[in-house]
Amino acid sequence: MHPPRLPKGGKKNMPNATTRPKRTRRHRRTQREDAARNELVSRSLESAQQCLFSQDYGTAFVHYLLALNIAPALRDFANESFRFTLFKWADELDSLGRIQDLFDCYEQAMELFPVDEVIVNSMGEHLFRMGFRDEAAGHFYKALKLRPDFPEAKENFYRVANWLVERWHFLMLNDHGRNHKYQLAIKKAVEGGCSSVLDIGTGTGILGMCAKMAGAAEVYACELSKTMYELACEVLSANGMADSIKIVHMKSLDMEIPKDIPNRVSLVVTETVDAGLFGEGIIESLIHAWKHLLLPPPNFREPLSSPSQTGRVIPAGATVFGVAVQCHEIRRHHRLCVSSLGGLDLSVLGQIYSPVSCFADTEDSTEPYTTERLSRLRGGYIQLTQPFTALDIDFNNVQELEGLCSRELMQIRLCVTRGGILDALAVWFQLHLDQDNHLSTGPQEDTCWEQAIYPVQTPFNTVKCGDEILVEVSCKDSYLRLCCIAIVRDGHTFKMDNATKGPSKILNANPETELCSALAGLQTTQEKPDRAFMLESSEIALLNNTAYHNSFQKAMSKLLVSLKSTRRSQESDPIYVLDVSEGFSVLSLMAAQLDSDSSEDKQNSSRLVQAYSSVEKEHHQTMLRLLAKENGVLESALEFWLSHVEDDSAVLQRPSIEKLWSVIILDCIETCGLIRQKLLEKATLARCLLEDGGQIFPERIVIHGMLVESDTLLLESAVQGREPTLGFNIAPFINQFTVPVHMFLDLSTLECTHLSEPIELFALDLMNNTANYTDKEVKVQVSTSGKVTAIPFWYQIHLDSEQSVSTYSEDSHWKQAAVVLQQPLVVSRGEWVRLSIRLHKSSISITAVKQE
Ligand code: 44T
Repeated sequence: MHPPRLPKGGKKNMPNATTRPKRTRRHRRTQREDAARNELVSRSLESAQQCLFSQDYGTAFVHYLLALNIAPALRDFANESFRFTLFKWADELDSLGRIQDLFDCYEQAMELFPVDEVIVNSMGEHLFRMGFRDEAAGHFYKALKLRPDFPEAKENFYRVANWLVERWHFLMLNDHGRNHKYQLAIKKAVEGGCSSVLDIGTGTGILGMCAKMAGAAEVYACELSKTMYELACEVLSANGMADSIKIVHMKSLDMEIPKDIPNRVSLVVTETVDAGLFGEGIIESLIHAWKHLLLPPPNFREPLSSPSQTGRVIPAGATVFGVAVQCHEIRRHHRLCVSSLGGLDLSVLGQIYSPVSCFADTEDSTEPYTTERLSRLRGGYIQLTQPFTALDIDFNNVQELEGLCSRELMQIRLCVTRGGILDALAVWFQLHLDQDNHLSTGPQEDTCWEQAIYPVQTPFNTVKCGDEILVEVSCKDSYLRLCCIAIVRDGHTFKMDNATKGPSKILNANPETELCSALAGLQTTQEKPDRAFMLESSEIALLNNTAYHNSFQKAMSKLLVSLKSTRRSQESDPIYVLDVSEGFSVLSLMAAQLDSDSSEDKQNSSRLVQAYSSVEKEHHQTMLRLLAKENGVLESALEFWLSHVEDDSAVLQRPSIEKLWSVIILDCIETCGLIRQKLLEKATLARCLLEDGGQIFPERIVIHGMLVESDTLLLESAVQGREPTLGFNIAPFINQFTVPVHMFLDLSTLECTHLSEPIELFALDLMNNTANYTDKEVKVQVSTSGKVTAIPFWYQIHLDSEQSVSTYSEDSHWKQAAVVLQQPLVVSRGEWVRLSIRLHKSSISITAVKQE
């Protein structure tokens, strides 16, 4: 491709070239300067163009910068060539790892072209690739504001909007019960004398506005997220409170008196709590607030001080509850449930654990809990104990807050009321806003809240009715931690080994036998290898997806048989298999193993498969090597592709000069339920690198979907209804962050009514690009009358003409996604709906109209 040319005769377009200046001495000098300047500009532009042709993008970029800085009027006309140069140079800097230089170039470019949406969007893409997600999201948002119909920026923005404004903001603003209770509690406090208020973590500004409406004389607010801070500023202005509420963009812990607020306040309101209560740092924030920002609590030294001279907090406190549960869905994401997979023996790996661990002394990458809505877990859950109180905390007592983290660990004994597999402890809480108003995040409540899940990752975890579970409750590094440390049966205490602490003494096939023999003091079981590997929970679920791997095994062996039959001579090339899956994958190893299985003599040259895996992480490579060794795959039969490739971005290359791939495995669908970005580009490249008779796995994917009515999806995507929120105008501002596609859904438990049968929406042929289209219309008949609010979709992944797997199957490690319609469509049974489906790059958009 040639770089775009500058229009000819650029000099003619120089500024002021046609205006005639007065002939004064001063102007003569100016004229001379102008001429020199024009000369410099035109030379720079010419040099830039020459450099472009010789592909010296760095120098071209410098020439453009010089010319366009001197002659701003030329910016419009040189815009396209400048962009081209910038993007080429940035790619080069990127591959050289010169990241600072790359961002400096963009900075300079954006100074020259502050409203160029293409440059802003592209800067966002670089930021995103470097892992600066928030900053990237900010750039996509800005690009979209500059040009609302810019498809690239739209696709990028939709993928990252969640990082800018998390989806729970919509849920919380739609939760009238919660809003109302906070409003009542604040009103009561303000009317009771709290006249100065600080809203910590104001979000959209709602609690601060409640305080102002209730009559508070002074209201302050702080918010640490830049996007939320800017949003709150817009909301305050729209509600006429920009001058009466002072909002600062900072973490409350950094606030000082009198720099940020003039005096101590009498009320702090906050909802900086997550599903595990303390995860947003409320303990430190309140300790700091009591020390530096709040008036002293009542009864503090002066028992009769007036309410306006004392401080308090809403919420006043919280009670944390927990319950032990059996839950298959949690289990398959946090522990390996299979011992072999697609012909590979996995038991050699030792312990596999997820990063969600309750042990404080494990690596940094671990987090103490994950979150789930228990009521929406596929397959449900079983309570193995009665719910118990794990903690009671008074937010108005600074000594108690301080004591929490230094407090001795608390131990709780839970009585097992129903035998089963102890998969997790689930935790929720009641927030006591004041004496009369409480919010609960419990699994039985009609609430938008998720519960905190502490998976039990010890090797055995079977409990019997009458057993006791010993739970340790602690609060370290601002997280509440719950940990099952032992099981007591018949008076004997059996300690549960920390899975992440290395070797564990076990296992019998039957964990219960194990427990019994251990309890009887007969720890005679074999020692397992001293190994433990951490995998992401989605990777653990992938390894537990037997159906997927079995299909792969079948498709692959069929292909290997056919390829081998065409390679009769001993000298012929190996069968090159490349797996470019992102994250962990054992698929290439499966291919190598299939081959070694079928070769009678393993040392013999009858081994034909040369497998390459593109896994990058060291522990992933270690795991694959170990699996290879223990499964009888020759060391040389599996190699790591990225160590062969100079530039990471060029993963798809020939195996070597003159050679082509026989199999390329593409990982098409992300766990979140969306098509992987650049999938079609990768498939095109893969086809060019494939030998005759070679195969891309999968060969085709078919997108299926159906019409549903789901209020839940609406509540998660935008503030609903025309009514103002608690009387405030908030919805239009936060709804700018609405995205039409929802990810990470579990469609099987989504509260919704199916209004049609599932239908095929779209197909992507990875083996034959000419078969692909970007737009399609399908008609679907309504089977149940209702209001179509969304179209959930999932994929049938066709490995070959016989083998396929669905991303909506029971043991799928993928979640589903859904397009939420801009306007609900009221339909009656028997009617037809016409869906227009569009695939732009990798993102799907769908519109629905009734077929007349
Ligand atoms: N998640 C709820 C958390 N902040 C809710 O930047 C419930 C999650 C949830 N600002 C599903 C359902 C639900 N100083 O904007 C955020 C945050 C800010 C602070 C200043 C500080 N010390 C902090 C700490 C946090 O406060 C806002 C709210 S925090 C989280 C609230 C519907 N999944």
